[in-house]
Amino acid sequence: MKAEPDPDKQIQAMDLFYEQVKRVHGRALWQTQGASKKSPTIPYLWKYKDFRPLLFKAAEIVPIELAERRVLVMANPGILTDWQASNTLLANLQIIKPGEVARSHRHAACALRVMVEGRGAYTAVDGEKSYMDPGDFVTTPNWTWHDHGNEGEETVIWLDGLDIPLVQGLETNFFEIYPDAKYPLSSPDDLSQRLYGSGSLRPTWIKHNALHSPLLNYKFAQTYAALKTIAEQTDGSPYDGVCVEYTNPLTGGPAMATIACFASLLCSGTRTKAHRHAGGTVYHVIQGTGRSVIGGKIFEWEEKDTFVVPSWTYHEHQAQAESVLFSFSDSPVLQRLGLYREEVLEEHGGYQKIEGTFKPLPVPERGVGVQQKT
Ligand code: 1HN
Repeated sequence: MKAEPDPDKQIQAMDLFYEQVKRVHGRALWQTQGASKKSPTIPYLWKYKDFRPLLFKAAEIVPIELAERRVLVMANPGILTDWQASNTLLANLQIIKPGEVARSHRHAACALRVMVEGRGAYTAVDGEKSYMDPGDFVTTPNWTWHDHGNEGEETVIWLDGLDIPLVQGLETNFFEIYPDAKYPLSSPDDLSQRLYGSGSLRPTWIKHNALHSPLLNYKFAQTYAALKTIAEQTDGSPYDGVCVEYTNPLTGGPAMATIACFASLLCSGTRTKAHRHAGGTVYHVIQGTGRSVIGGKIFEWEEKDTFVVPSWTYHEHQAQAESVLFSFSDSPVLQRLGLYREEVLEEHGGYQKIEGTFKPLPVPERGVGVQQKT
């Protein structure tokens, strides 16, 4: 007759077995918690009023030549060892004083700017210069030479978005510095705006086969006018309000190969329903005040604040005053790879159950992740 197995002995044998597997740098799959891994990034909100004085302080004490880009990164406290807003995206604020130039370089990551305050600064991308006004959305597609300068009288601040963590994860984060501070200009200022700015009329004689939009600067005045015209006719999406994507006018696809960008108008009093989708999304409040419920918590925001919704996290928005939210995400990557999905919340009439209110997290004793990297 066979003896009953001794459970203690069985556990011991398995532990010994796992050790043996580890010694050949292997792991037993059934020991892992399953294939789906939750993002370590957490929903978070960065207040502009906290960052603004620090940016001005940086402008006072850090020469642009030393910093190259005078940038403060919004570091998600869920990831203490790195400097990123979401799993794939970086969100920063950059300050540039009158007369300064942030020298030319290029990288494999895509970048975008949304102007926050001040006028008179430009970005030059592959030889085309564009002056930027508050609310403008400016593309810097991957591997394009770009320098910034401030030729005006005011200090200028903008939001940068980059897909550095994505490109780093793929181990393709190439970077090059141009030998001169400025890349030579090769076209009239804002040529792309004049050629493609209408959105629906395509110059037939120009071949542009790149994966990114040929348009460098999407002027806020034009975007806002379009949003208001649409809002006169419809409430838009129940989840995103009157939300438009900044597209490549030649293809209708995303503005850049790896980053999709959106502007959403939420009329005063609008309350959207909750949904969630694959792909972390960074939101920046171009104008307005309101609140979003993200992962069951209330996040109160005002003009110029930035917040992040991690991948597959329910979110809904409510505008106290008419608001325009800019947002960007890695959805083009997910869509091309067949990884994109979304889901609406069916319970509680489509609104999340409130489980708390966002409070800034205390900084850990031994400093935040940003310090660990230096
Ligand atoms: C970068 O190149 C810029 O060109 C801004 O303005 C922020 C953050 C990380 C890496 C490169 C820019 C950046 C960056």
